[in-house]
Amino acid sequence: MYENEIKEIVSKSDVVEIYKGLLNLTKKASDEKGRIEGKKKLYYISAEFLIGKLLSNNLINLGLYDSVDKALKEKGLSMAQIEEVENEPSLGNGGLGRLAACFLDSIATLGLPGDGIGLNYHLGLFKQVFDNNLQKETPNPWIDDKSWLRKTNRSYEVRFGTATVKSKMYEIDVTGYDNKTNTLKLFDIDSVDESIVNGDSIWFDKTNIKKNLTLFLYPDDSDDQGRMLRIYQQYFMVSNAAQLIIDEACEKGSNLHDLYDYAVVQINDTHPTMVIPELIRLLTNKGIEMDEAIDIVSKMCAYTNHTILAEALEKWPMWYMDRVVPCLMPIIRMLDVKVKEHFGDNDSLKIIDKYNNIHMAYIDIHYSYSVNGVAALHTDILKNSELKAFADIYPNKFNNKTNGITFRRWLLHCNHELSAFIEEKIGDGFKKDADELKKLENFMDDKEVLNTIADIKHKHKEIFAEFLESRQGIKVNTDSIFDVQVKRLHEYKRQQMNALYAINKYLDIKAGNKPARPLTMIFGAKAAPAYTIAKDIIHMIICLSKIVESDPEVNPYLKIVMLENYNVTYAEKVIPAADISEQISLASKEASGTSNMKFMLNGAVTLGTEDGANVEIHQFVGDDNIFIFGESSDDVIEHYAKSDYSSEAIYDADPEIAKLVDFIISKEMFAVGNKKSLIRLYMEIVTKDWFMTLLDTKSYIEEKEKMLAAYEDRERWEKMMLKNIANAGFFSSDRTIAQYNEDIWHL
Ligand code: 26V
Repeated sequence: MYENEIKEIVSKSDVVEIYKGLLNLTKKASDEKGRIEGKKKLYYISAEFLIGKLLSNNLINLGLYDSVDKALKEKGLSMAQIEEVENEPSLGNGGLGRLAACFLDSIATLGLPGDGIGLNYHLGLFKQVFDNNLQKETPNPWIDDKSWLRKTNRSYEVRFGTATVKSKMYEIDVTGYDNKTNTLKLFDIDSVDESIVNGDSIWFDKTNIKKNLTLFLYPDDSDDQGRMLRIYQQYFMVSNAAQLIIDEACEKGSNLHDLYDYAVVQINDTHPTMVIPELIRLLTNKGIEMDEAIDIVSKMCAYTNHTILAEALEKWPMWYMDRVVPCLMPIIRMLDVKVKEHFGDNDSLKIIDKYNNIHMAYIDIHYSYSVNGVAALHTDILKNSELKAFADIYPNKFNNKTNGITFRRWLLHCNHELSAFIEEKIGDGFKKDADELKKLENFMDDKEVLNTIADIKHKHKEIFAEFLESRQGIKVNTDSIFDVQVKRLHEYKRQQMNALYAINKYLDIKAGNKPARPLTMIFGAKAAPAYTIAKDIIHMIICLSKIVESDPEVNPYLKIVMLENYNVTYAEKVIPAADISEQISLASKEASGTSNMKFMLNGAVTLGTEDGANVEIHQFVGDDNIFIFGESSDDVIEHYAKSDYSSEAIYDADPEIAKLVDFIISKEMFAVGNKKSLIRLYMEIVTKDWFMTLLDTKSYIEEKEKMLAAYEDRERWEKMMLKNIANAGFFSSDRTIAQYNEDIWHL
């Protein structure tokens, strides 16, 4: 298929023209596949879709990758060179946004009618640059004539308290693997003006809604205006979604009383919560009685919770909502009154609390028919502690859907070599049925297979090393152990604990203990612009990297790398190259994690706490193929309940720990770093340490040392790699989506 067109495109003289040719060909090929149709359709509404670059992935899904790759090679070009031309849209923060993108891929691959609905942020999240060893945020423009966006004629009016805007809908094709297509619909307004941003900062006039509405994802929410802008964005997203849902259902013959036969809405975290009152409002405007409207909407909405962190559960002051979305307030008040009528004056169930804050998650839980967590442990914690009051009154609403990742991007695309080798050994069935990977266990004693897997890992270390050098000018030793922690920066994820390990290793080498093999510690993380301590942690890691780098006694054995602007593209390079997957969150705090699954699939071994989906990974690979340490989630929850954790007590009692923490404010660190930031971080760890870093530091260091020793038993390590790959099947998002459909969507 398309052989001649591919030849003609590839014959063009410059890579930008070749990229554009392939972009247009891909769009045409996906048009020709046709849309996935069905009476009932899923609307996956999400503030984030971290889709990554799309060319290779779409070519794979359309079955065109091999022909294009071959034609390029004949011309002396590589797919990697063409991919460089594509901008990566940064329409997400991390796991939640990437999950939404994996889900869209699986929904289309399973042939289910389901579109994503979100916003077309012109400047994305932000681009991270390192300036003076500190994170600086700059805009990340991605929309140009090479983007995948298609303009449509759809447009809706959205009324805020202060202004009315008219939307424009854009679409990006979502091609299923060997299947038809769905779309990602991104709403925008024409009047957005990128020139209101100050230089290369992320500062702009937050009050000018017509100019700033879809400029950035999650603009700084450290003040009222920033927070209100988030409400503007959220309402803009869901009002468009609700109008679209009603229009599409009516086009298919709905009389609105049966809307739930035509549409199901998955609410991805609380950001799209206002879709519930907005749908109710629109239905009543069309003449449906209030009680019936509530009933219809409750039968079509389902909510996914992605965190138990209290500070991340949105609650908005009523006065914000009165100002931004006055038309929704009567409905929200009524939803609140109905809850009180049913359940009495129970504080833990109220939508509007006594301080006049509106709890978005509580609207979702009362007025959706399904509430799910994203890993078994997370769902248990929701049911048994965090949302217990709700689980008691709605026991049947709560369910678990352990997250997954799309194997098209996280194996076929990012690790062609491994994917081809697996196909050689067990056939290509695993591409559609990931459980078939289990067949790899038949090769557990096959030396050739084990060696090949190790060779592929080494090849990816080289590919990554080259990429890193071209991006950041940093050289790494590809014969060292690659120890990788890549995820958003948050204290609960405990990058600071990994940094304490680095300090420990540095001091150890200085004391004359040379490791058996060099270690490369790789970090990648963005910190929210207003999250000071998170930025301090990034600063500390960069300072450590500088100290180690300039010390000839240490640098043959240890290297610390902080990836700049870690994103999907970087992930695709570093994950296949990793030996150690760092999943070290404080037990009970990481809802699931999804990089843990990507690393496993690419043959890295997990070093982790019993948290999120690590628990399930542990069950699949068994005790011998994972390195687990740290306090259990039950004990951690108890520490919080009793308020009996004191980092200061640990610091005072344990000189070895104190030595590591003290290094943060050592003269070596002050010589390269910012004194104020380092002291602030030191004080935070010694006197607060809300996420209990010091509690697990010792067992973490011990377990990591065991792991490094295990690496030297090459055969044992290669078996662990194979065991991990062979057991990754469960973590395919095809499985997750099949379960969502079976239990929730019924498409
Ligand atoms: C949001 C915020 C916002 C403001 C301040 C601090 C803070 C901390 C955490 C969050 C997380 C929001 C929800 C989220 O992204 N959850 C992630 O969802 C992933 C997909 O389900 C899951 O794998 C991660 O474990 C979970 O953290």
